[in-house]
Amino acid sequence: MTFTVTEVDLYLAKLPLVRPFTTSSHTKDTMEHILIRVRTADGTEGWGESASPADPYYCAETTETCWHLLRDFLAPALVGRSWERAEQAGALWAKVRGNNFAKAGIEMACWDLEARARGVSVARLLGGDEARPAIESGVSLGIEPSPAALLEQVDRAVAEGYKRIKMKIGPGHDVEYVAAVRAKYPDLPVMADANSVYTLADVEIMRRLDHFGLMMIEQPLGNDDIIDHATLQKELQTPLCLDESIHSLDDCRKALDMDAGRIINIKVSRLGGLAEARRVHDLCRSRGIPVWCGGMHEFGTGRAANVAINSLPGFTLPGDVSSYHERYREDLVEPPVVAYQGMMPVPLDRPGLGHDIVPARLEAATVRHARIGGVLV
Ligand code: OSB
Ligand code: MG
Repeated sequence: MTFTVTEVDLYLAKLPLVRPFTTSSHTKDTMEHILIRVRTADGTEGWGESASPADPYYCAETTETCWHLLRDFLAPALVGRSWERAEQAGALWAKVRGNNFAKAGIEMACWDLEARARGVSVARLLGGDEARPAIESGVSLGIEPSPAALLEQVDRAVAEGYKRIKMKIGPGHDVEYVAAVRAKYPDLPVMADANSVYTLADVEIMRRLDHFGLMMIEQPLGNDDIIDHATLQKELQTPLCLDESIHSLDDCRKALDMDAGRIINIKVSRLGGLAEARRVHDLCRSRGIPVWCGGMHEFGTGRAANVAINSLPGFTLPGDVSSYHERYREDLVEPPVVAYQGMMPVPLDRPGLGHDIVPARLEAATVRHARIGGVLV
């Protein structure tokens, strides 16, 4: 089977979060992601999502840089070119440096297109584990104004059945908050994510966190660092997990060689697509390094891609793949991406990503549209 995309549509869509979310860098209450539809001449389509934050505080990309890259470089590189496998689509924009969130969205659309054309799910196309019809779902909780307010969120998440809790931490919202969660839930799988806010000068805080039996501490140090993380890992029993620092298979190999972390957060967006995410999974699996699937508050399309990659056998830890209603009132897809008692079904037998855009909902959320190829609007 050969695919030639003739038309790429970009939809900048905005959805309000059901409750504001605070990380060590900032608070937000609305998300703006780009939905991408690719179409071939026979009308087969595929959907993807670039889930970059609107602001450059998690990484250097923003929604607007993604729009620019998609409209001016990535979609033009795809339109009119033939390919056979979505895993090869990335080669079409190999010259483009960085901009992984933008790349991930359009590559995801190619996977969805290929899977729909073949009548299989993206999970199966990726090599998802047939014996795993559902994956363990964890949830990421933002920084709250007090330990008591955080505990309310933990209580709610535990009642919903999530299999592990990730809590965001930052200076002034770390040891005391983790201690409060541990005092109430001594055995709950809990981890902490610092989003790069500490430095090696904060090693004492890290040593204190080391006493709480956390599953891991995620990205305590610099957003591009692996060297200081390797230094810190030597001081701690708790495994470090890398998120922001790992942009590619090469980054992952170097970090593992240095023992800069003992767990990897695989984010489809941060790695520039499903193919690179799978390569990182394969490397970690071959080295016995556990991985889990990270998220960026994706809408349904990106969330479905997370579920698909999370179905690979090396994802042995619950990820940040929670129900869409953790973040949004109404999503853009049907069926909605929802976990039941902490288990998220993998739509192994639905074509493509398995969750279809509802056009009227997308239209209501869209604030800008562009088309590359086809008929210009
Ligand atoms: O570090 O994983 C992160 C959200 C925004 C920026 C960075 C991160 C996050 C999350 C979200 O943790 C996880 C989720 O989508 O539930
Ligand atoms: Mg993180």
